[in-house]
Amino acid sequence: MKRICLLLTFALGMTASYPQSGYRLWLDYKPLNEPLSDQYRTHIRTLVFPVNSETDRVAKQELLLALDGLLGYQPELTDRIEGSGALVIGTPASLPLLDDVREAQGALPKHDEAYAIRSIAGDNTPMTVIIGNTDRGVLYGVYAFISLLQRSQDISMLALAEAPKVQLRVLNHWDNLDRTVERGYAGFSLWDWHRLPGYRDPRYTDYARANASIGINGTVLNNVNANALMLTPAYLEKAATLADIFRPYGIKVYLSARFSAPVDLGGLEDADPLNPAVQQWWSEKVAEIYRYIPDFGGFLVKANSEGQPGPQNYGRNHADGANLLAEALKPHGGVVMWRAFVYEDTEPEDRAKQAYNEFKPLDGKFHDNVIVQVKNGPIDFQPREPFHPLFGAMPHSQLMMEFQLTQEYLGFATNLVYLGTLFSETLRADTYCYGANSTVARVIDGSMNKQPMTAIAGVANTGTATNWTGHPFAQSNWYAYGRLAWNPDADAGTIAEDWLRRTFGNDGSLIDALLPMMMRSRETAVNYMTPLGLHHLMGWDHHYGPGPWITDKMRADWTSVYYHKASKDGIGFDRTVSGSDALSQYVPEVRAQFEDPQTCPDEYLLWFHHLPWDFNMKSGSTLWAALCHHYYHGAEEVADMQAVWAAQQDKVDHIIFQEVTDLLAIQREEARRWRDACVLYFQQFSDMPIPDGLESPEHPLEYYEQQQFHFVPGI
Ligand code: GCW
Repeated sequence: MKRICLLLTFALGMTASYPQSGYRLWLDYKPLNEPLSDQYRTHIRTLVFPVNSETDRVAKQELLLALDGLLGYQPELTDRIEGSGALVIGTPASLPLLDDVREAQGALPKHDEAYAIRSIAGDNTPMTVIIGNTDRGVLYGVYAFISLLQRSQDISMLALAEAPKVQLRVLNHWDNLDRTVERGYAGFSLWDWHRLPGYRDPRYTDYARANASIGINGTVLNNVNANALMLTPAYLEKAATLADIFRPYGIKVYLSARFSAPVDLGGLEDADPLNPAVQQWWSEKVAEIYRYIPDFGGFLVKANSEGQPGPQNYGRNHADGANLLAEALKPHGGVVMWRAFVYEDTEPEDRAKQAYNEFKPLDGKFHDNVIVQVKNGPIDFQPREPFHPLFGAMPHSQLMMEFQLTQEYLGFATNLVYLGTLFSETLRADTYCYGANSTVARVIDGSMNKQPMTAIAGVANTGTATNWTGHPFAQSNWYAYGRLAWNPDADAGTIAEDWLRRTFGNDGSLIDALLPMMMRSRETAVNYMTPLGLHHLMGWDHHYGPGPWITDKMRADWTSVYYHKASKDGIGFDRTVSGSDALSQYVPEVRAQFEDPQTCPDEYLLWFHHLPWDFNMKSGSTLWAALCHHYYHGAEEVADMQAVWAAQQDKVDHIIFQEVTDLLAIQREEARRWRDACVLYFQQFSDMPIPDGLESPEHPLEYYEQQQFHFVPGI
């Protein structure tokens, strides 16, 4: 049988020894059941898909691959639109302007990346038109159509029209030039710098396919803790090769720029943004980059944060620094993503306040091709944080979101934690900056402040692991990020279900079992790691496992005791007016939700309040008892997850079944360790017994405090 998948690069790498080990992600086109595929075939008798660009070519190739895999079938390729049973794909310019095509075109949103999919009533089986304003819109339309087939949706009456709500939807790779990945738990960097530009690993194409299939249109190749070498010709040539491979998939390449590059590479005496020689250096460097990568996206910059150089080294501020690079990029159409993850080297009264304190006064000072990249919460990607107070607070600047897909603080690649719910919780949070319904999503999609440029970033969780992300379920976090980047208002549950169907097939009982497990999984992790608003309790430096005892490090705000403040009199960080007053960085409506411990939601209680151990919770129990119950409940929930998964044995591929089974067993151990270590540690201060009915911790506190873990990944 002439299977077109043989033509496709990615098939080669996947037919080896682990055929089902997750390499194909959600693009594994396994055969659909017979009656359905028969029905689909009648809708796709012929295919009209003119190819005028590389993007058209890869879109058509993907569609044929999917049809071959899902339906075991290839449509007749033709130039003539024959009505019933025809699948017609293209742009208004590439397709003949028949009435049917016009009808579909009428539904198309006015957006470069938009697509519409319309069933046009025919005799018995209608014609289907997939139309985009550009070839990139067509590509997204094709992936959307494939997704419908994979999920066994009815394709006879389609009337879809989609445009992304956010323009720049990028992954941030914290990948170093030696191929280690900062906070990466899925092997080494995908970028084989040593063999680039000569060797074009087929995996680069599959990476691009996966991203395009979920609407990601940009990638920052290197770590924000940047090595200036990235900007030298040898590495630019390598980056250009990646850009060439990604381009047909609508993906632009960006680079992290080291602020001191004019000194490191150019031999200048300083990197002062107001020094004309520095300005000149950047302008020439940027022009050089565009010679390698004509559609280069721009720079991502971490400056004056955790020891990275920046404008403050020269008495300048973040706007001076960002605008320096923005001016160099402007003539070429490039942008600067300038991170707001900053904090001073001196001991702060409250680190949660620092980004706001430094950036709020700069509102309105950034050039129009600068966008300030803000982490979802004010500390650092914790299992739960309130939304960052900068969202909504800088109406005269452009702001973007930074999420973390790699699970630095959520169990690395051993814990099953679906992050769609975490992302969505932040996006749906109401900043009240312009009254009710001023959600973070509306700041990010630009509708709140009418900001012309919109963007969102996710710190990538990919690596050389066969299944890309280490944990098979961590693929869902990549997937969910892409979907929420396209539409920040999308529903995390719908996304999880789509991912499950595309990954594991359409067995209803499997979905019914796994969907609630995924949806609950983040709360489970919060329970056994940092319940009730606790945060930053992880192990020193590598961030693996519990470390509530971490104290006496070079910076107070790198310790755990700084955040939980547990003592005989209670626990929690007082961020009300009687404490650090971080709450004053939010508008009164938000403040009102949190400032009274009696009404503050339990999820944020100890984030905002320092409370006595016998504080009376809404449930009627003491704070101490509630804390214990959360920890124990979290650990028990992992046992429930094990049971749910065990029941799927006959429904999932055996290699993945075993892998997830083993990982859940590790997760259960880790959850117990978190529980026992934290409960015992805090008990020293509460002096209260572990509530009746809860088993005793396995070991004494010293055992956990003395445990050492060597060569933990990600550092
Ligand atoms: O979460 C912290 C990480 C650092 C990271 C930093 C950042 C890239 O522990 O490894 O550095 O955030 O976001 O800059």
